[in-house]
Amino acid sequence: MSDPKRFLITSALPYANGPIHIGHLAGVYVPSDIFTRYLRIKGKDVISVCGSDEHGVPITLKARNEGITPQEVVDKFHNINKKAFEDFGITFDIYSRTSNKMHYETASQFFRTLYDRGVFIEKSSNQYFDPETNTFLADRYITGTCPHCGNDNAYGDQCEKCGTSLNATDLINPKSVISGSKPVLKMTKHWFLPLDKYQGWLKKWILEEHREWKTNVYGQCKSWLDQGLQPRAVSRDLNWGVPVPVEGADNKVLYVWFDAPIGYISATRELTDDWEKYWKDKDTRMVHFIGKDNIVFHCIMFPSMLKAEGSYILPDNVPANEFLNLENDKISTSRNWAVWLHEYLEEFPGEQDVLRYVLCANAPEAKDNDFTWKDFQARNNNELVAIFGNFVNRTLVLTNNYFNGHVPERGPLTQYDKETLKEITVLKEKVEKSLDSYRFREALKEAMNIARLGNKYLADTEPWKVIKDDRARVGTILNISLQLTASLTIILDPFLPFSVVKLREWLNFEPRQWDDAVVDPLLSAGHKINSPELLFRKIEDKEIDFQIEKLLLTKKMNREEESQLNPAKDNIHFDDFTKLDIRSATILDAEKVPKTKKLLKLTLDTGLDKRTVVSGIAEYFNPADIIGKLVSVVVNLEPRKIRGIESQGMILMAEENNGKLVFMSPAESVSNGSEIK
Ligand code: B3M
Ligand code: ZN
Repeated sequence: MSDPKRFLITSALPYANGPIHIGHLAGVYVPSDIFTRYLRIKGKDVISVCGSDEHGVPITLKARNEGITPQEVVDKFHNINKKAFEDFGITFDIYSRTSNKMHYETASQFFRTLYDRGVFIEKSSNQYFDPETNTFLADRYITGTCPHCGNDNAYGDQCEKCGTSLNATDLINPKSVISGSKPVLKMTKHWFLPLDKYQGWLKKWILEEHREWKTNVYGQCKSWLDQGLQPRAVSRDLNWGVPVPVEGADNKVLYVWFDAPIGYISATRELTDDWEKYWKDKDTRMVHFIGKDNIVFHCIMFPSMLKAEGSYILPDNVPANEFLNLENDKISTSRNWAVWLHEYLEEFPGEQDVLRYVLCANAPEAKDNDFTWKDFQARNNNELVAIFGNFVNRTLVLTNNYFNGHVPERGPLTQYDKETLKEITVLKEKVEKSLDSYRFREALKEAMNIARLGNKYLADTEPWKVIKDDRARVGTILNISLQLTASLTIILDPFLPFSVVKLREWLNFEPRQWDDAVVDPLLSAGHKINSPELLFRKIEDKEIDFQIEKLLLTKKMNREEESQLNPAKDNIHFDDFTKLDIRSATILDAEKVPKTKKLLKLTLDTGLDKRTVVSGIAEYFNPADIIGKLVSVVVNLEPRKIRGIESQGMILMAEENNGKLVFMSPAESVSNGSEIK
């Protein structure tokens, strides 16, 4: 493909309801920053935009829980995250936010254009409504009992205990999170983007014209498109967000996934008056850096919005990454299972590049990957210290010792010298090729190969031995080593910007452009360099043990929290209690329900009749052991079909914190059918 005139790089806007961690960096921001720095040093016209995503229900819930306003929540985390990015050298040209005026204007205008053009479908449907607070309830604002696993704290969109995705109307005993009252169904109108209408176009655009997209991205798009797209609501009943700019849409806002990607446009408008050339000129190449959970929004929904609007360009690529785990466990904010950026900097001050390096070298490009502290230590000690740091240090120290800090003259070159110099060009081209196809791990490896090359060159030529009888030859060796070092300040610039700044200072060398990496010589004979310090330090076992212990402590605290007793349920009326008909009964027969792990089919003598009850106790009891057992059973529970068997009642069990089940049996023998009250 021919070279574009300019680049527009976007990075997923992090939600401003929590701090960012290494998973965010590895998945999105380190690759996007490497790519942007690479384009900049190549002298391209490039802008990189990002900002806080400040809308959505979780932010309003967090505000409610903490007794503050949503604006206060986002103000706090916008500033924390903006600073974390700066601290790690993630160089956005702008870090904006979606609660600002420019964004409200841009997003409303965008919606209005589509609305006026008749793009949306208007549809009314029944939604839960809180009669006490007079508000419609977003799915996350409704809790109730999960119909699948009985968890009493399932949300209107998902049960987090068994993982089933739910509709709010599936919940048993739904409750409003805001007032605790029972919600009622009420009609409400929303606007839908008819994604089904864009299906044919999307299929051609992605599946035919973008076969070069990463396999994980292409595959996800294909599976969405094969399933068939449905119209998607782009408005919500909520009072936090961009108001729907239509008459009679009171208390309705744009769906967060409608307004957030428009945030990229607003940020560009805020950055430059010339924003349209980045968004509307075919000669701009737009690239979205995101995590895998955002693929559908960036490859299907946002492009459909842009296409419907008509005057915007589409992304050229969406190099989404998979997820990074931490010590074999999913990173989780609520379980505090993460390495937080500010904490890292407190414990490893000034060592941003080490983390950048490890996260790039181990980036989850094609599959989920694991961050471990041992690997962090090994990569620092064996690669940054032993290869890059060691080479650079030896080169600079020897030049200072033998030549008083002046770049020595180059004498006649051996075949080995020439090949070493030539190899720089080969490696530079490999780095380029990898970066151009978004393979950052591979690119970093090739870049480090220049340092490997230098290390080997010094080990083979042994200037510290040669100095005794051939000072001129040592001059040549160091001249070539300095050439490699200067090239490294250019090739590693996108990856390790902090180290490169130091190195340039020690070399007394100005920033140069990418292609200059192969200019020879970069440092002319006689040029004066400064004395170096250590570029990287060895990370000790005890530092790593400390980090691992910290994580173990988190695990322990999480376990303790999880084993807390469930809180008492709300009071009920005495009448409600007397509705229960509980009797003593004897188990006459018990057998496993085929193809299930948990279920037993029991035959009971209830005194009233003989009946079948299906019970989820198979993990704790052998059928043979419980025949003849006296139990308590709810006999007036509406019969339910479970695995094709009609279950007529429920056996009462006590459940320990660890899940262990114990029969609730009368303490002494009583006749079957005795009432339990
Ligand atoms: N805030 C989702 C996320 O952080 C979302 C990205 C928006 S990009 C327009 O996963
Ligand atoms: Zn469940």
